[in-house]
Amino acid sequence: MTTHADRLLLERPVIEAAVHRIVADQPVTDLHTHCYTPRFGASPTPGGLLLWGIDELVTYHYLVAEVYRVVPATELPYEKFWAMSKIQQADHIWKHLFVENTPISEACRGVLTTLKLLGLDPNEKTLEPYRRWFSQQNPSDYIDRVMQIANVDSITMTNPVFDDAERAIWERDPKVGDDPRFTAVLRIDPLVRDWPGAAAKLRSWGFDAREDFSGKTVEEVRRFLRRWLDYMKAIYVAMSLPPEFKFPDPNNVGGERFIRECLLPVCAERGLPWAMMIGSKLRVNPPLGDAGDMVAKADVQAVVNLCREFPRNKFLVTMLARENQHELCVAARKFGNMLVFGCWWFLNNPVLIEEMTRMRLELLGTTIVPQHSDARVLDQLIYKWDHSRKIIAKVLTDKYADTVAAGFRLTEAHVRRDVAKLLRENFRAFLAR
Ligand code: FIX
Ligand code: ZN
Repeated sequence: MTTHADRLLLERPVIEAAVHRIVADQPVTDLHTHCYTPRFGASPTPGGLLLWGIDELVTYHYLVAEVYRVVPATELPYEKFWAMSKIQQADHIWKHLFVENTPISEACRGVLTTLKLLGLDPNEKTLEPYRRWFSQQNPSDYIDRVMQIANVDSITMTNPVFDDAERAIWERDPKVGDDPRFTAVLRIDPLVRDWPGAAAKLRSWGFDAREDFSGKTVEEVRRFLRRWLDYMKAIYVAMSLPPEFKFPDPNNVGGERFIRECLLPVCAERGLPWAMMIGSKLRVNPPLGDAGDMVAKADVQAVVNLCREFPRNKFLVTMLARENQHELCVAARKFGNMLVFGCWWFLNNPVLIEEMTRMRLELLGTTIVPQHSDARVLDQLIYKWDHSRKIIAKVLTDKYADTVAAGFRLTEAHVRRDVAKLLRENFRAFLAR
């Protein structure tokens, strides 16, 4: 007797319907977000790191950048905008991006999708009706609701230990990350981006790290990493790296020695991946804050050198420049200790998600993690996954149709297996390897 799983998918409309259903039904493990457990404090509580609700959604830094294209700084000086309350900022953005202009950009459409999937009408002329609705939500229950709508089974945090406010919360509450819906990631950009400054910070925290690596620096930096990895129960180590990132790097001897003598030995001993997020050029327009960062082409050879020289280490890799994507896919064909993931930041737009997913499936098969949300506001999980699932399903449909046309007898079971790998299992298996 043929089971549903064994059902052959031969005609394109049948393939398409099955793929879209299976992709929608597959829980996602979201491997990179900036969301937080409720114990970190929730907006609008001052200092709360868990951002959620309409005013956080509408003041997302992507939308701050976009509203400054409509109302330039010559009309609204940056400092005046930042002096506004969150509510005033959101009203300004809603007026100019959602009422007086059509919310057609991906970041604008994301707010509409989120409101719609929450059961709200995205066409309100002011934010007041939404504020009334959100005021009736409880953050922790709301997390469950958002995860259920987005079909996300685990939210991976980003925990920058060099951020004084976040580190203070960890030191005050050792259980702050203990929420089964979340996992932690040790984020340590300054140790490569600014080794001298980071070493000085470590000394101020009681780890004898010398800029010139004299004394017990290597042991002390390894002790720092182990302490925070254990304390956070981190599932990997992450860094955002500049377009100039090189390995080896004679212009950043300290950063190179940190990677070679401290980070990778500790990651290898613990079987933890190092996530390299490469190509972010920070604060090209400083008064825009997080909205002022940019992209530039980076050097894939640095990734190749690391994967080749450290075969016992595991590398999660995403790059920010569209121009780096093909070379990164080819590099991944050479190194099984690399897992390519996500359509990061300025790549998280339908035209590029489709291009990258098609390229990756054609070069790497199902051995990738096609997307992460990078959600900074909890509610964004809803739109980031709704939008990406549809594109991933569209590309998969094409690739399955091509495979069937080549004679493969495709069944639902094949599709379920593949989609589970892409959205959940590849990441989890990479962690466990
Ligand atoms: O470095 C990162 O983790 C980036 O994703 C963020 O800094 C960036 O602001 C972002 O949220 C992009 O989506
Ligand atoms: Zn991020």
